Amino acid sequence: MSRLLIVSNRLSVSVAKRGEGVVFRPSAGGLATGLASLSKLYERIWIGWPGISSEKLSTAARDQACRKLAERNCYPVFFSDKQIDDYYDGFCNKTIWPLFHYFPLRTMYEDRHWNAYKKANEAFCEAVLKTAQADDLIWIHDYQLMLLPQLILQKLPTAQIGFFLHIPFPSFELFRLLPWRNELINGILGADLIGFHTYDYVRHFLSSICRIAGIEHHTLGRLTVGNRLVKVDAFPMGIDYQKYSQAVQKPEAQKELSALRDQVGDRKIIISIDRLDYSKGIIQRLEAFDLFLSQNPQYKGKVTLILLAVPSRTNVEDYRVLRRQLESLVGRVNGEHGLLGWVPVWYFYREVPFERLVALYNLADVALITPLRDGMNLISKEFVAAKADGRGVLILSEMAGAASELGEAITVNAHNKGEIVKAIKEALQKPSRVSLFAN
Ligand code: ADQ
Repeated sequence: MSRLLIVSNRLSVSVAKRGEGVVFRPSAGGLATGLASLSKLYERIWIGWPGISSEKLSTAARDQACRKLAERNCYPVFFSDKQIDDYYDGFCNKTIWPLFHYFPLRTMYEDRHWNAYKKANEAFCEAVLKTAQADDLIWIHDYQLMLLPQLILQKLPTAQIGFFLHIPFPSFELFRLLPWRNELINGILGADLIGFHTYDYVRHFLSSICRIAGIEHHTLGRLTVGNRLVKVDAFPMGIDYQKYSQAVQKPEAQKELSALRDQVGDRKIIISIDRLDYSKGIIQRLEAFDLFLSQNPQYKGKVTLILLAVPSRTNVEDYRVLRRQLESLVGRVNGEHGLLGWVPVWYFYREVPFERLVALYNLADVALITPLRDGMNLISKEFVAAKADGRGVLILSEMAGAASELGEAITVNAHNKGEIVKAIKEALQKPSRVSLFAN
């Protein structure tokens, strides 16, 4: 069986400290979910950060973690607190993430963050060199590792390297703001196959290559880079459809669903589920729900918004501020519109187990998914797949990559509150047993 070496910032499992030892749990987020649905055609080896600083583990705990991870074909790259601060919380999440999601005013340009990013990519390269065998396919993931394809190519010129970006690739007008744009483009071009979720991102990338590196693509995203042929294309990421579509039949999910049904009675349910991230438009969405209740008081007592936010990047100040803003807004909306026996917004700040997630998807009449920008958005796909009875309406932001695939959803501009209000009303007025999509 061929080996597939997956290299991503996070391993598929995260390590946490318990007493003197360590425990493992699945990593949260879209990349982990997406890759979990990969076909089993390849033996998978995973290289990534295990989610804990090397300083938090004693030598014995670290050895134990490495041993147990190796049993799962996972090989960790450890970083100190300072490296995580500058590389992950710094360059990745204060520079690339905001810029690539069209938030230039949140973007920081710090040399020390960039230097840490380069060092971290070199550390990943060393780990790959230790693990890789001839004929391995090396598949590098996401914005944390954009220098890695070129680093590996220099050491292993015959390696077969793929690179996939899980977030949007922005228009050149945004990308050109980066002082390190040449190095990043050159880094990605070390791969033989470069993938994005949508054709728009492919277009933006090709335009940046042309303007920065002067390389024009031949037909169909084929480029000649030095003496190599590089292919760039769109590969929209999917989910494990069977896993979601069959999940609600399982007894644990049924139990969750009937407990939830008992609590909501005959109220209509709207769900909003995301990592807590400013790119997901959660504040704007809640403001739209607030406006909906003000303009449609007949729905008071009849509809509940279940707002589930999974903690994310809690070391970054912008994310802590967002949490405070969101919790204060939830309080205001509930205080202003709530009635005895009816709370308009049920807010949860936590990760939930798979069975509850599936029960929530099944319970909901409407999924309100309105990111300001999103590479793809797997939650919209999970909602569609998990609906055992084909009942429900998806309201989806046109700024999510998924909008170019889920054409039957009600699409909205996530900044246009009036349009979201209209979409909520339309979705709630649909007869309760219709096909999944709007039409
Ligand atoms: P994310 O930004 O993490 O992914 P998304 O694609 O929606 O966004 O995936 C989130 C995942 O986390 C889903 O699988 C969902 O089930 C899970 N999840 C969310 N809230 C949860 C909760 N409270 N409890 C448990 N699980 C929860 C990044 C990009 C996306 C891109 C993916 C994959 O930002 O645009 O779709 O990678 O490429």
